[in-house]
Amino acid sequence: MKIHFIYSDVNTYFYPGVHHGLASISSVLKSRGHLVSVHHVKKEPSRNQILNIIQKERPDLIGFSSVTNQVGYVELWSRWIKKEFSIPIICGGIHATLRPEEVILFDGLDMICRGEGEYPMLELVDDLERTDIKNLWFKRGRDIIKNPLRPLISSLDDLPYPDYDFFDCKQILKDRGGDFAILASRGCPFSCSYCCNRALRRVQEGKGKYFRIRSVDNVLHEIELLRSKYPIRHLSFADDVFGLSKDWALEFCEKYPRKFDLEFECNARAEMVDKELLESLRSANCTQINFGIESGNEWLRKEVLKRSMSNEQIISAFDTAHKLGIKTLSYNMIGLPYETPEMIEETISLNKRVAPDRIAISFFYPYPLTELYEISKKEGFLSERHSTSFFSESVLELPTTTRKELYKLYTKFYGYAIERRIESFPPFLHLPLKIMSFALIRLLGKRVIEVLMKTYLRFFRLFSFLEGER
Ligand code: B12
Ligand code: SF4
Repeated sequence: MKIHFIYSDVNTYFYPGVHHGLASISSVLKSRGHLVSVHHVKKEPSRNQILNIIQKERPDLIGFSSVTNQVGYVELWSRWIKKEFSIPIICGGIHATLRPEEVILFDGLDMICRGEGEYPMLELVDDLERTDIKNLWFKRGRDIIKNPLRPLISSLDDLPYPDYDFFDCKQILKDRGGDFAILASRGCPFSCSYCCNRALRRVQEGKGKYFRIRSVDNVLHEIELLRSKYPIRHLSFADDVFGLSKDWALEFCEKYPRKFDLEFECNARAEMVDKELLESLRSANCTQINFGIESGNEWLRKEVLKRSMSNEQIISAFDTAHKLGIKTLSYNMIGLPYETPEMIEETISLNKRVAPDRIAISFFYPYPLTELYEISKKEGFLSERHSTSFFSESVLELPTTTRKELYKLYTKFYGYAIERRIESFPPFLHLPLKIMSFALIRLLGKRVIEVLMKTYLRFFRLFSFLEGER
């Protein structure tokens, strides 16, 4: 059977990358002899462009993946396709898992998948007439058949390696300066109030262990295979938290450098990294660690965001990493419920104190079924606005910070982020670039975000070139 996936990745303002979930499903389907292809849609397409894809591919089954920010495209494109072709269409992914009642009603869809899609898809393509497949909901006329969830895949080592070949990896590697992202695990046991992990864990409660990690040897073997296929110059672990199991991380750090001289980066929680772990990561060639600061105000971080680490722990993690020669990136959110302009200033100050090499700033986005979504709804903070990316704008109306103040502080914060980035360039460029960026920010104001977002790929390539990295 021929299955065609459509991956909507429009205006997300990320360096385009692979979709790990689709790559894993593809691999399972291919291992049983099915034909799988993908269309990675990065620019808003016209109706004809979408229809031409289907006309060209003529698949037996079409699959969409959904994140909340992109689900509008799934609704629109599946409707366009359904009007012209009588091909069954299924949608899976986070939004379909968390909001099944909404997604199943999209006109263009016949089915949705909740939770992990590898084995439900396999059962479906073996028999498209079946309606009793666990994890899948089927639309049959006015009726909706809601099948229960199956257990989570207990051993990720049992899955074949994700099939990244069905993405344009050459282009992706070029866009990302030779960086390739992989996953060693699924899930996260923490309960930060803005993140979907708690919601996903609750939906799948009683279905097995939510956090699962592949064996170190399994991960190393995958890296070996990937390197033999693609010109990878840098690895990123996209796992929510690398080193959730310290023993696993130490084993990885011991074995990885014996096989590879490839630099890598990963995400970690500031209160979980100690000197021993950081030293091991450094000696394994980890050159960057990404920590979530999110807010510089401890009350907001602990009580509202439900992140237990203190400012002191954050400072210590960044300082230790820097002392060991590991670069850092901080993740930050602004536009949070109950946040005041002074609290945003505290976030900027904490960033200035820890001086990350790179700074990511996003606007808080209320994702369905998260604790902070419920609070935002109850408090009347939700607006009618929608955004395709949490980098582009705030969809909240806050009594504590006006939109004008929010964007003014965002621009200030962004100015500092650019300054930090410039500091990694050769010294003779610092002053002219700083003057240029200052003038640009002054001139464009809030529009600087839009301009930078739209041209970020070109900037990224230029920045990587200037840094002499990757
Ligand atoms: C790695 C990652 C990324 C990577 C790779 C993206 C990707 N889509 O693979 C990058 C950095 C590019 C990224 C970007 C974004 N991300 Co992201 N990302 C993650 C992360 C950390 C892991 C995702 C993952 O690979 N999981 C493992 C795979 C195996 O699972 P999966 O993708 O969910 O797929 C399984 C099932 O969902 C299902 N499935 C998925 N699709 C389909 C399709 C069909 C047809 C079927 C049958 C089944 C199916 O089967 C898959 C295999 O079991 C999650 C956090 C998390 N815990 O999920 C956030 C997460 C998914 N991201 C999130 C967001 C918001 C984004 C962005 C919108 C950010 C932005 N710019 O605003 C973009 C959107 C990109 C896009 N177009 O999808 C949110 C989504 C929230 C929501 N409610 O939608 C999450 C949950 C983080 C959070 N805030 O809680 N992300
Ligand atoms: S630690 Fe990160 S991935 Fe885990 S729940 Fe918190 S925000 Fe989500």
